[in-house]
Amino acid sequence: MNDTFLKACRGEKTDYTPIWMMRQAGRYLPEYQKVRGNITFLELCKNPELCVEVTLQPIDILNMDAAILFSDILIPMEAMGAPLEFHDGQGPVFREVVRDQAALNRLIVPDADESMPFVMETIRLLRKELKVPLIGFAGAPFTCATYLIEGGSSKVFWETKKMMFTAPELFHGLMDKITRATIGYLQAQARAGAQALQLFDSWAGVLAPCDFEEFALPYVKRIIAALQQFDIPLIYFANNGATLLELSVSSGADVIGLDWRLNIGDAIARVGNKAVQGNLDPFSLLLPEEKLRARIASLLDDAKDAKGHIFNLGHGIHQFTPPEQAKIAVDAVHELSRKR
Ligand code: 1CP
Repeated sequence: MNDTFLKACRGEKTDYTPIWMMRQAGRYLPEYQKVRGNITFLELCKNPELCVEVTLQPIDILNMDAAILFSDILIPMEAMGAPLEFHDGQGPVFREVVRDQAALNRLIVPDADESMPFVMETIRLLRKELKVPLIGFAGAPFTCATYLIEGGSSKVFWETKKMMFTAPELFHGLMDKITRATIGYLQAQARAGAQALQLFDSWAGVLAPCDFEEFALPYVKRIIAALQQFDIPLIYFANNGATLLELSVSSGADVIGLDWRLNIGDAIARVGNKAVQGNLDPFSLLLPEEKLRARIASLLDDAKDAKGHIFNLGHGIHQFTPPEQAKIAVDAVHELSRKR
């Protein structure tokens, strides 16, 4: 059993710096494309055997030090009663947007084991196969709320901010319901065998710090508090979160995810006595080998004072990244961090 990732999360000494990559199971891998070939994305998410297969791919092919459950942050939104569609090239679509009290009332707080048995079954199956730790995950409430309110992906988040500023009670009501659903969902993942849990706050960076503090952070804190009983590492990743870093630390998470816009050394000084995860620009995987290795060496060097460092990208791996380039990065992290 390779538990380097868990040790780094806990701030314990490791022989080398562990690495995994956000979105490591996905479209950049031809092996994933092959599995995905004949079925829809949602069919894949609901098929435990196939979820196990694609979760294992980046471990076997790229030698990652942690696995992340194959699923999507929007699966529990569907379990809450919001019909979810995925259209190729367009991303997720919720036709029934949540913009008023009646729509909010229609959402339920589901029993996670009953409504998403395929997720818990995937976790149980994975734990039998894996020789590296398994990370479970959910979207953070603000990020999930944007999809329900906008009806899909967004660039400006007009409807979300309109609700925050003109109907704050409705907004808080939605955040509260998503939070309760997320707590039940992550607790079920931990009971099924997830060994660490990550909250993805992909859109937190569109908020001013004062709004993040008022409208998003309290719900992240509630989730983290409700997971303490499991005694497994909790990772909070606020994408584009440079201005939110101290607030993110106050969430109570054990590990702080860093996007690539931050210098990791500066971030570590601000984070203090906690492990960090990150933060290579996903596009820098396109660099020629020697330059990529040099960049990784300097990132490892900048992170030398961290209480624990889990190497990762600063956001998800891009779908057109050549897998050979990702392998160069994994090998470089393993090799260069051992020498130190
Ligand atoms: O066509 C396909 O095969 C679907 C592509 C795909 C994949 C592989 C989507 C659609 N989701 C996923 C898997 C996924 N999503 C994982 C597990 C795989 C892994 O990490 O190895 C995880 C953790 C997610 C999380 C996720 N989904 C996030 C948070 C992380 C991030 O990248 O910021 C978000 C925002 C989503 C929503 C989502 N899912 C898929 C799309 C196209 C989108 C929209 C993204 C957007 O709005 O820009």
